Amino acid sequence: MLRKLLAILSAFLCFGLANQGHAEDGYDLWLRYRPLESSTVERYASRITNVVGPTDRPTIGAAVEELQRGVKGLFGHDLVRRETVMHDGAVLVTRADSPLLKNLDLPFARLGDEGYLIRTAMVQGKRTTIIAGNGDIGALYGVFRFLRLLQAGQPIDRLDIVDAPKLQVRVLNHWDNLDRHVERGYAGQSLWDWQKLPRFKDPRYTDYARANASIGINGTVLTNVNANADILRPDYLQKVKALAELFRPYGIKVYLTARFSAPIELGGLGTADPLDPAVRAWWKAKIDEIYAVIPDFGGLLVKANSEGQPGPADYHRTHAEGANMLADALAPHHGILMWRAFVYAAENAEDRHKQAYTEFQPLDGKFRDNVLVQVKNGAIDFQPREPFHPLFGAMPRTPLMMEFQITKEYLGFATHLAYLGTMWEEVLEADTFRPARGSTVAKVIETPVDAGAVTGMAGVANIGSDRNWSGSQFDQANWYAFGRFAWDPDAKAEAIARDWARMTWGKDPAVTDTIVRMMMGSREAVVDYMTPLGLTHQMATGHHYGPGPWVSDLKRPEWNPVYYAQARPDGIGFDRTSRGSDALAQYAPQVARNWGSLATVPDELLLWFHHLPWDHRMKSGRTLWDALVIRYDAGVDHVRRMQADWVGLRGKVDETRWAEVRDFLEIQLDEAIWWRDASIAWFQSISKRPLPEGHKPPAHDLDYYKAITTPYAPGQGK
Ligand code: GCW
Repeated sequence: MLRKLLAILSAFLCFGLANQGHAEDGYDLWLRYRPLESSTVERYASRITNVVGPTDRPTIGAAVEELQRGVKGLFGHDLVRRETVMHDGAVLVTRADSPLLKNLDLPFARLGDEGYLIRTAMVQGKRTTIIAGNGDIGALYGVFRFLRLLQAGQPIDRLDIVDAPKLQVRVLNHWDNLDRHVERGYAGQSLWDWQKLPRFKDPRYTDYARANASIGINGTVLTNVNANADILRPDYLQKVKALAELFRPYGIKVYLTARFSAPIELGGLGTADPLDPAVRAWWKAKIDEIYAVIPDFGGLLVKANSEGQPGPADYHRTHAEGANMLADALAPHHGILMWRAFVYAAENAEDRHKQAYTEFQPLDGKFRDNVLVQVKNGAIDFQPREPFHPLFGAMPRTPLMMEFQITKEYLGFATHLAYLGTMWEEVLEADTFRPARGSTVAKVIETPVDAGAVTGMAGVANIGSDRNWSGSQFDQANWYAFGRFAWDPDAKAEAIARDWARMTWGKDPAVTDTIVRMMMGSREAVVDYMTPLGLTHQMATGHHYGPGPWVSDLKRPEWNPVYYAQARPDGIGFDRTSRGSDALAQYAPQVARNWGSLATVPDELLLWFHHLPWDHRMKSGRTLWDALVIRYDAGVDHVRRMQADWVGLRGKVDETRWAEVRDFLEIQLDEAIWWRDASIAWFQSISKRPLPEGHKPPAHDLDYYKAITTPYAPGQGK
């Protein structure tokens, strides 16, 4: 009895202390390690009493430390580190070549370089949990997986888990400038404090690496694709080196963006022509210099001839010629070159949807082996919904990597709760029909184009200096989900949301069920109140904050929202069938047929591909105009439901984070209504139709919405 009382008291004390030490402000992300309830502690604590692992390996050291941190937080006890397995309850964190694993017949052959296994077994006669990979990094990933099980309170007495990433390059793209402004960043300033580096190494850098390793991210591009050549200066390379050293034990390589004109800006040359011998020599020397400073440097990422960035076309060279020059200089060091396919040209009158395909598809097979062409998920630009990019499946001899945008440039910045997992799942699951049915986008990016060819996924980071890292508690879920999809593009958004919710908010099913429900409908809600039925790019100019469907005065046609909606008295939508721009012809015939026919195109993509009369009959029997209005309202209603759900969680999660989310949901509701009202006011001025019954008119007239300006909205490009 006394023992029980003491146990309860100590659990209580430990809970109190843990909570004191860690204010719940979101800093801990999904690695919170808050105390488990006593029944779970009683059941499992004896299974984890000590940890065994080689002491001379930094990555194993990081794994052991993380396990100690996690066990301390979750179970309340110190996990003793031992030299060898002497007691039951050992966790053995090691590599395939450990003598302790001899004769155990473990499936290391299936793990590749970065996979892991977690297996309950007898080692030296003691009950042990083995966590091991072929390399040290596998052991670290395995520890994070083990901690995920513990956080969820799942049984750990008979474990047999094998897992390995399906993609090799799993990178964040930071659009961070050297002055710490983050392009499209809504979470404060850049994490990278270049001014204080390399001397001051903010402890946050290590927490950043832990968080990334916990979800399998193995690379980070530190700088903006709208690049500044100065990052390649020797003094900056020393700063980059400091970060690379901190990240190395966590399996994270650093990459930089290369400004194509750097030979002119830094090297004093008269040209950056990729076929010019002096230019080639300059890049070779620069890349050799980088590797002399950072021997495991990952490689370079380039945005060329897009939105004003310099590139090979300035010298009448192709993207392949530009990319190959850099790839040749990287190859001796085993570096890779990521070359973006996000291009559209100022003078080009072709439907913007078609331009990247038109330019890149003919270059299939012309890139060096260490080039990955990085393709955004859709052909326009990270919109709330886009059909998959037609390049996926259309360049069978070129490694293509996926580029997702984690930061929510077009989905309400940090304050709108929008879980992007469902969007990414939708894209990855889409069938390209190239070469045949079943070739999903996921399969296209997972399947190496030939033996040894590289595969990958990039995510434009939503991370900044805010305490909560991502600008909102729920935006952390998008960082988390990105890592999980990069590890396994066939993963399911709902399962990921559930894991995240348990780890981040607590494992009470009443809490997680509600949070998962909110998350799963959230992206569709944004689609509905911003750009329903396949509309796109209706955001205000420049900063993309709030509605601007009427904008028509920008220099280039495809910068104007009116270009995308094509709303006229005769109807609305962009005709991309053979009668229109014929962008559909860039897809496999089955896809083109499906989306090209009004009988089979899903409502969600209707106006993306078709221009239709306002009175067009939808499958539901309603007119297109009525259906549009109903969607705007459905989006707003979902936000109200999320608010009601959240109110129900008061007291079940910590008050500070709870209150922040409540306030953000209020902002979201205001802005969802703003979007709905402004859009309806604008389109009604063209459709000249009454609102369907039961749907309220906008609160103000169109001029009111047009007059709203927000010149200081965060995250703008500059
Ligand atoms: O989405 C657009 C953004 C730009 C960005 C560009 C790109 C980095 O509005 O800010 O520039 O895409 O992806 O290159």
